[in-house]
Amino acid sequence: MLTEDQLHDLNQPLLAEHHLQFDYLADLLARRGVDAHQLILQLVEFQVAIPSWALGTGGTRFGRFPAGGEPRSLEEKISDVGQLNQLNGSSNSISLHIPWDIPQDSNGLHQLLASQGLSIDSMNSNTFQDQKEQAHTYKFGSLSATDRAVREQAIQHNIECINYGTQLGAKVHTVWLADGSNFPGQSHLRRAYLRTQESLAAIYEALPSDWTMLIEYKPYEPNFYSMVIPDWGTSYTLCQSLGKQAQVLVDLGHHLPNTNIEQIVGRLRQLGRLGGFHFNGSGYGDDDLTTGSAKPFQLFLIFNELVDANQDASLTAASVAYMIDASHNTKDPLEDLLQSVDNIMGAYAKALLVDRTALAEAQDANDTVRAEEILRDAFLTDVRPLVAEAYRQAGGALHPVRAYRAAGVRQQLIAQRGKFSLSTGL
Ligand code: AFD
Ligand code: MN
Ligand code: MN
Repeated sequence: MLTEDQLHDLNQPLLAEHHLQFDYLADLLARRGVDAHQLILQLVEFQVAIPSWALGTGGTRFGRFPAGGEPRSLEEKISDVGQLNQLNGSSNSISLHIPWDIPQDSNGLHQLLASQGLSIDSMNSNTFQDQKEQAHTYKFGSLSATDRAVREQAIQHNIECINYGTQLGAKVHTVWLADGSNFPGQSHLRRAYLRTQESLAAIYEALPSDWTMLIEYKPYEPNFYSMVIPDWGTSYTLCQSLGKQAQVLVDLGHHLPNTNIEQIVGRLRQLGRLGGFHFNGSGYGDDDLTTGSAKPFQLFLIFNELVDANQDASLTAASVAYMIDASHNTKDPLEDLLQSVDNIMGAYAKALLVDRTALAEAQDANDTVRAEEILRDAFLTDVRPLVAEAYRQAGGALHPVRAYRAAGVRQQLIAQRGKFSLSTGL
């Protein structure tokens, strides 16, 4: 962690220009009837969880190029998230993956989390890999497996995740299933669904009444012919059969190219089943790149749907768990996470700028050009001074990535943990 003085010194040289830019934008927005200060309050409130498995360098199946200083324990992962949150005030929780993050000392972890102003976001099960001491293999599936003993083992693992989460104060359990088949005929498609539904029901039974269970979908990989939960429709029907505490999780990379993700988001909000979000950037599939890097307009359109739904009094309020689910092959993971949060905050700020009354009028009048212009107007506004001001008001850095570099955080982590320390994850 940086000291207060260090943060102050890092912000100082940027302040004059920041005020100039902020005041100009606030004036411009005031002319349009938008209160910049009100908007900043919403940005300060917005939080994106960081997954424990995104703090180390990610790899492809071809190789991995570690940045050095990766966290070696759950405690060090929490400390990395604390560092990010100190810089941007926008990442006050961490998601855990079991068995990578089995807590050894719950009391100590509680204290550590509290000292950093953090909490646990979600628990995540892992039935996509076999562990050393495991009795049955997941080679042919877990919750959908034909073998009852395999399903039972996978159910127990999920319940174990919930129990660890209860110790640490988590309230969300996320299930992402790698189950599926690679060849036609390999698996009976309907029966695989039914077995999954039955297994999920057993996990749901063990879910405390104030928890949410998120069901994530993915169209392909690691199975290529069929995935048991390939799309939002399948997740949705499973949630419907489980009960109110089950919600769909949308991971941006889990769609085939050109899928209209914002429409899926709108549908799920309307149906009262949007429970979680995994942000990342995708060119072809589950690329797990920096969110908003290559497709900022798409990220904006997604936030446009979220904000629109939040402002719609006819819809029930939703508590959506926002998380980054990315893998960093070539960037410093912490820098990548700061960039991701920055892109997310920018997209959210822009969505808050959309003139919804004018947009509804244009839509009702079928004025295609005017409607698109309204969205473009918000999207093309440079909202960086608003986001920077939100960071500043949250006690962070005006420019988190620059501050991270200037303070030499990575060099310090390498000095403490070594050049070859490796974090758990994929
Ligand atoms: C997967 C999914 C899921 C899972 C993670 C594992 O996106 O969220 O928990 O990667 O590291 O692709
Ligand atoms: Mn995900
Ligand atoms: Mn993924």
